[in-house]
Amino acid sequence: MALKIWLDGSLVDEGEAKVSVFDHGLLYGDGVFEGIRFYSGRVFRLHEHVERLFASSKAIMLELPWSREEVIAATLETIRANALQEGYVRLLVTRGVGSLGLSPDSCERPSMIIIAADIQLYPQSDYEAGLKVVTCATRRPTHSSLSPQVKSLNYLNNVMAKVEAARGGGREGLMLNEQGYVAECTGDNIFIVKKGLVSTPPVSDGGLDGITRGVIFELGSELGVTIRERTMTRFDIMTADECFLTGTAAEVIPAVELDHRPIGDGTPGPLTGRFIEAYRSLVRNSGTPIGGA
Ligand code: PXG
Repeated sequence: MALKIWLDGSLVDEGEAKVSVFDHGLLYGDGVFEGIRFYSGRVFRLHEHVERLFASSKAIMLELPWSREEVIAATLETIRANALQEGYVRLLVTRGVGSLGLSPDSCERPSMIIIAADIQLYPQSDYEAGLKVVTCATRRPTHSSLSPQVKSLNYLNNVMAKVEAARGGGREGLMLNEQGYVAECTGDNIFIVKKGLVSTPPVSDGGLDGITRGVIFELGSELGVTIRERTMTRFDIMTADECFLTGTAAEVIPAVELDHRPIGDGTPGPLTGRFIEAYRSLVRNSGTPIGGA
């Protein structure tokens, strides 16, 4: 069945959901996005995602002609229109239609697109066996460039890194910052476990301030596990007891190898398993109801 796409205030069939070739989102990657999950009829961390969308927009001086409440209502409406209970919702805001030339001044009005669909990023077997991770040549951009906190429509750094990881035999790619310290993976944040202590790089090392990452801190308190932010190198990951990645799409997934060195004994670790279980339970038991009849 054709999906219903929310496009600038109307729900249209996916075949009719089109943007102009003069949209600056297409011409220059000028825009921002969010990826959100919903489970059992409830949207997980919807308000946090919408807040991050507004933060990304603010950073690129893109003023949304919709309020937070309107964006939330449109997101829920799109999910309902597709009669989905479980899935992924992608919000995109583009600078809108303008003339050729970098300046956004020619763009009169931003466009918003909301797509709700099914998703499975990794097969179940990857959650059981764990992912092999390969370090990418492409680095995470620095804060002196466009902030790596902006979820912009130009994800080419991450796309290239993902390709490099796949070519190198990895299911996910590790991205370092300009100094060679670990930032994150191409679409996930990274955590390690060593001697019972959980750590993750501080966001200032270049990783996205992931919403799932934040949830791990909350779950850590509930599980009585200490989590520290610590600058780390590839060596720290290779010599860790356990490693796991977090992201809206991937959820919590074990990583068992870095650059062809097994992490721990090369199988998903017990603490990782506890976080996976706690995360799955939380997503099924919280969130904003999709609503409707
Ligand atoms: N790092 C980067 C670079 C991301 O883009 C995450 C980490 C995880 O953040 P959250 O807030 O989701 O815990 C992301 C998230 C997609 C897609 O296709 C988007 C992301 C990841 C994977 C796929 O929409 N973004």
